[in-house]
Amino acid sequence: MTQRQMNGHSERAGGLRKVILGVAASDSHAVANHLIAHALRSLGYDVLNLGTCTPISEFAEACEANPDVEAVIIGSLNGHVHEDLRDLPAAKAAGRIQCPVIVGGNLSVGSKKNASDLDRLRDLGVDHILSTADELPTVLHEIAVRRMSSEDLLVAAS
Ligand code: B12
Repeated sequence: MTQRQMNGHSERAGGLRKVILGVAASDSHAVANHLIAHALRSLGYDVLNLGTCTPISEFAEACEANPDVEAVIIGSLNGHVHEDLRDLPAAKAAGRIQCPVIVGGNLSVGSKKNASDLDRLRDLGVDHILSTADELPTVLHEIAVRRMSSEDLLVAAS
């Protein structure tokens, strides 16, 4: 790991590390969203919180307006995440969402969780599926390290 990567927990060249946060389109559960925004800000992240009931089109618009964003973080609790993310494949294919997409919360209807529910999320283009918000800092750190490694490779190749 380079010195730059080791320094890069919540800051990077040019300012704070930015993430886009929101709750899926049909979902009005606000508490976890606010707690996650607060926790990430206290770790030094610039959190653009789009709040509850955010359709994929709004996540895509926010990504286009913030090309330096490192991840889109989507919460869902009401059990309708698959339907709410149905426009994600098109948004990714069109290049409107280029950064990794992280999804967490209560990701299906009912208390029994099925592995196929998670496979369907991956099929929709979700890059990281988390069961608790505590995992976010580690995953964001891994994303940053991967991004910096590929930037270093590009610089070395040019
Ligand atoms: C409060 C609440 C509401 C309030 C929300 C008020 C508000 N503005 O926030 C109201 C009354 C509006 C509501 C409505 C509904 N609710 Co409700 N609600 C709850 C309740 C009691 C608490 C949710 C909460 O805030 N928890 C506090 C947060 C901090 O904890 P958490 O939700 O467990 O989140 C943790 C993890 O899931 C994770 N996490 C959460 N989000 C994210 C996001 C990311 C990115 C990551 C990484 C992790 C993560 O981290 C958190 C901390 O560990 C839960 C039951 C429960 N006890 O959990 C039901 C619950 C979530 N609701 C449920 C349902 C079904 C509904 C309704 C559909 C009910 C209805 N028939 O109308 C509607 C849906 C409304 C909508 N359009 O989304 C179900 C969902 C069931 C499912 N998925 O199978 C639950 C689980 C109740 C149940 N046991 O049936 N609800």
